[in-house]
Parts: sequence; structure tokens; C-alpha cells
Amino acid sequence: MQIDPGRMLADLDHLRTIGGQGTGVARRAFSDADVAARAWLAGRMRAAGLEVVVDPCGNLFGLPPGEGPCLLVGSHSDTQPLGGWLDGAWGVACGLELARAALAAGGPRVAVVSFQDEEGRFGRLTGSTVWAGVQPLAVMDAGPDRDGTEDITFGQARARAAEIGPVGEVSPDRFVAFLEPHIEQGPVLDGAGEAVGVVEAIVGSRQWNMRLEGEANHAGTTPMALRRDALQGFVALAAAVNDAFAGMAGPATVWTLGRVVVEPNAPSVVPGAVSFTVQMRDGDVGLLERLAARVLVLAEGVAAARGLVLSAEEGMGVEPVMLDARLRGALEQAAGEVAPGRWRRLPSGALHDASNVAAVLPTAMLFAPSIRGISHNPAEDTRREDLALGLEVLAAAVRRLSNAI
Ligand code: HGY
Ligand code: MN
Ligand code: MN
Repeated sequence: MQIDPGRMLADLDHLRTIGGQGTGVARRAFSDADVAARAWLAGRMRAAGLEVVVDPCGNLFGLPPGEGPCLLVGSHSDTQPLGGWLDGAWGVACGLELARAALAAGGPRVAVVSFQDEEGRFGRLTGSTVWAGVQPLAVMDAGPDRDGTEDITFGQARARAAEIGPVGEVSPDRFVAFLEPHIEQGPVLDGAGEAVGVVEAIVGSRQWNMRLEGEANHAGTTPMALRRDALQGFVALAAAVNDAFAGMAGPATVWTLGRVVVEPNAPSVVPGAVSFTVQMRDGDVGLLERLAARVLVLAEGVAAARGLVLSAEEGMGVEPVMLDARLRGALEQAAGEVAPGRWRRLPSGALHDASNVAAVLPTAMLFAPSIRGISHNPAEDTRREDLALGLEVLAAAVRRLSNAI
């Protein structure tokens, strides 16, 4: 099997132009740019001799002809509202190159996938959540456009799947294992001057979608003691969460208040309402549950003390996963062969489709470095030689695994 890193990089460079904005990319699930990117990828898969199937969620598969055990390699090609050019895309480009090269070599059987809505326009890791059977399609269909750009649910948006390619079901039973190549999105590899990461485990996540409602009022005539200021309530809650978590958090615990919408968000109006998210991540499920419970108690306390009304909805959680030891072994041996002294084992602080697929298939991940650890940011980048080296490691691992495929 002869891979062509230059061809993979050329695919990545073209993909970047679809939805490109400056150095970043805007390709939200089922946006025009996302559908165009997936349709272009489908064309590249077809040109490679792969059978293209788009499942009802919009997950795009490139399958080798014929029957028999098959390795699945890929990630996602949708992005954050304005994300980097490599998050997900590198894994799909590697999967395409490996599937293309393996087919040209007459084996092993390798398929490529781009899962849909990994970046959660409508849910959490939506396409792989359904594909792996973690949640039923009917549940995910109800997910609204959380960006607020369109009054549309996932169930309505996914009607566009037919614009990408022929729609059909692709069962996980067709595959013997899943490899997800992905950029690290963190500072570890780049900081250590290393080029390859073999992922041991992926953290879990819990999220609250909350709203505090007070009373909008005049900023000049409303005495401070009479105000029911929702934003001041949010500020007090944020401070209380930071104080509480300082004593509860583990060494790898992270928490983010990433979305805050102030209403009416006007300089001369006492904020009447604030909608916000509180997201926690850690590898320890028990700790995640304790952190989530603490946030609710603190939010109820702030609401009661300030005469605010709290509404709280638990967002879809993601469970931590250990990745498959046999596949990790193949990746480690390949890394030792291809990048001796320049690789390490590490956990993933980012969530991935692998978090779901691990529920139905032996699953492993390989990381390429993120320069300065920057991601979910248009400045996200990786040295091209590291993108190519990661592909070489994957190819060496696929050759090692080929007798099991
Ligand atoms: O949130 C995540 O970790 C992933 O990048 N969607
Ligand atoms: Mn991401
Ligand atoms: Mn990603």
C-alpha cells in the first residue's frame, strides 16, 4: 500500500477553501458550505473507486467495493461557527488517502467516514451519537439549531443529506475497527517538540443549559436595591462556580462558561434575562456528576437570593472512554518505527466521534500537534510535515493490522 501525503495535503488545501473565512473555516452542519464540502468529498471518494453512501444523519461514507472485514478511518468535516481548517478535516483527509491507497493496492479493505454535526450545531457529536446507537435518531432529530441562525431542527436539516450523495444505511457491523486521526487541539505535543500522539483515553463531559430571568428596567431610574438584574446574578454564579470548583476539581478538570446571551443587551437597560452554558470535562464520571450537581445548587441559591427565576436543562453528556489496547499497540509500534523518539501516549481533553464509536467498535486515535495548542480558532494550525508524518504512522499501523482486516 503506497500512500501519497502530497495528495492528502492537496485534498486538505482544497477542503479549506469550502467555507473558508480568512485562515479559518465556517462549515456548520448542513450549512451550504458543509453540504458543498461533503459533496466534494463524495466526489473524491467516487474518483478513488469507493462506493459513496450518505446515511440519514448526513454521515458520509466511502466504502471499498465487495464484502469482507473492513477498517473504518475518519472524523468529521463540519466545524465550529468559525473554527480551524484541521479540526476533523485532517482525519477525513487521512481516511480518504488510506482508503484510496489500500484500494489501489488491492487491500486491505479500508473505508473513510465524515461524521455529521460533530461540532454540535444541533446536539453533541450528533451523527456518530446516532450511528453508534448511543441515542435514537428521534431524540437527536428534536435538537434545535443552537446557533440560532435558523429556526430548524436536526430532523428538518438532515433532509439535505440527499444533496451530498445516495442515502442509505451503513451498519457498524461492516467494520472491524475505527481509527480517528485528529489534531491534538492542546499544547502537549507542540510544547514537547513531538510529532505524534497515541491517545489512551477521551474525557467525558456534562453541560448545563441555564437561564436566569429577572426584570428589564431603566438603568437610570431603578435603584440598585430594587433591581432584579439577571446579569449580576450570572456574574455571582460564575464566581461561585469558580470558588466551589477550586476545591473539587481534579488535576485535569476543566470547566467553561462558553455561551452567554444577555437580554436585551442594551447599555441603558437593566439586564432582564441571561441564557448561558456551564460545561465540565474530566475523565472521572463520579466527579463530573458531583460538579454538575454543585452547579445546580449554586444556581438555585443565586436565583433565590436575587429574586430571579432559574430554568435549567441538562445538555447531552458524553461518557469518558478508554481506547482499544490492541489498536493502540499497533499505533505505538508504528509511531516507534516511523517517528522514533518523537511520539508519546496522552489523553484527549477534546471530545471526538471516537467517544461514541468506541461503544460499538474497537477504536483508537492518533494525534498530530497543534501549534501553540490553539484550536476552535481560525489561527489553528499544524506543520505540514507533521500532517504528513501522522499519515505515514497511520499507514504503518494499517499495514500491521492488515492481517486482522
Ligand atoms: O468540543 C469538543 O471537544 C469537540 O471539538 N467538538
Ligand atoms: Mn472541534
Ligand atoms: Mn474535532
